[in-house]
Amino acid sequence: VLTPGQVARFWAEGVLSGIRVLTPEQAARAVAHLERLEVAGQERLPETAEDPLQRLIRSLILHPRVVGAVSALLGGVGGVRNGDLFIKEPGLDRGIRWHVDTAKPWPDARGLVNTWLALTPSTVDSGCLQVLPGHHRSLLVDGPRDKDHLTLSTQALAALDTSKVRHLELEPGCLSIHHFRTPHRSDGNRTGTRRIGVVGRWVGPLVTPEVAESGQLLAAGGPVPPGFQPRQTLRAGWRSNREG
Ligand SMILES: O=C(O)CCC(=O)C(=O)O
Repeated sequence: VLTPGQVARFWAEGVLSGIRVLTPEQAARAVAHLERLEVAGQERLPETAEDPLQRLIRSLILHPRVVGAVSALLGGVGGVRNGDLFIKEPGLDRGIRWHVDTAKPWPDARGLVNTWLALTPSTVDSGCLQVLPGHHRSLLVDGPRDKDHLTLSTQALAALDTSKVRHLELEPGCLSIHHFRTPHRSDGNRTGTRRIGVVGRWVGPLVTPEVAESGQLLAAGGPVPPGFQPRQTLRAGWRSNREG
């Protein structure tokens, strides 16, 4: 799925974008399916293996091209720790502040990556993901203390050059991958349509439960690494910019 050049670029920058996973038509069908099943005020993905929404989101995160891309980066896959749906409703200004996805520093955190699959156009106007390339190995000044405090402080941000921000615009059906230690944020949605991103939080084959901060993984076709229990279902949050 990825060329050696793309793999090298990911490890240099902590981010890779524009990987085609679904055709635009398949992405549109996934949105229609999702919107038939979604309920108002949904906060989590249902966790019954056969639930149709669970099956839909699980199949998007475990799409063979997503698994192939993660495997190319990590030298195999351990599994998916959890997922998140990030839905930005039209015309809502609220964004997400600069943060990282783990307090574990490099190199312990090396095998932790996120896949971000766009189901609708993700653009500067709709609040696409923004990243600071090249910082996944950095020891952040005043960095996050633990998994419940991952937002970067003013001091941490002052030590980073946020003018180097990269906007990860994606067409429907395209994927970006960002390392857990790559600082990222996003703005509100100024367009008239929803911005929907499906995020998988992946663990590589050499990661321990202590570093993953979880003892369970959704398997991605192979065995989960030593110390983890395999799960049949995906745990995922349903995050909307309607709530805080
Ligand atoms: O989709 C977004 O706007 C934010 C995603 C994010 O923060 C994440 O994947 O950790």
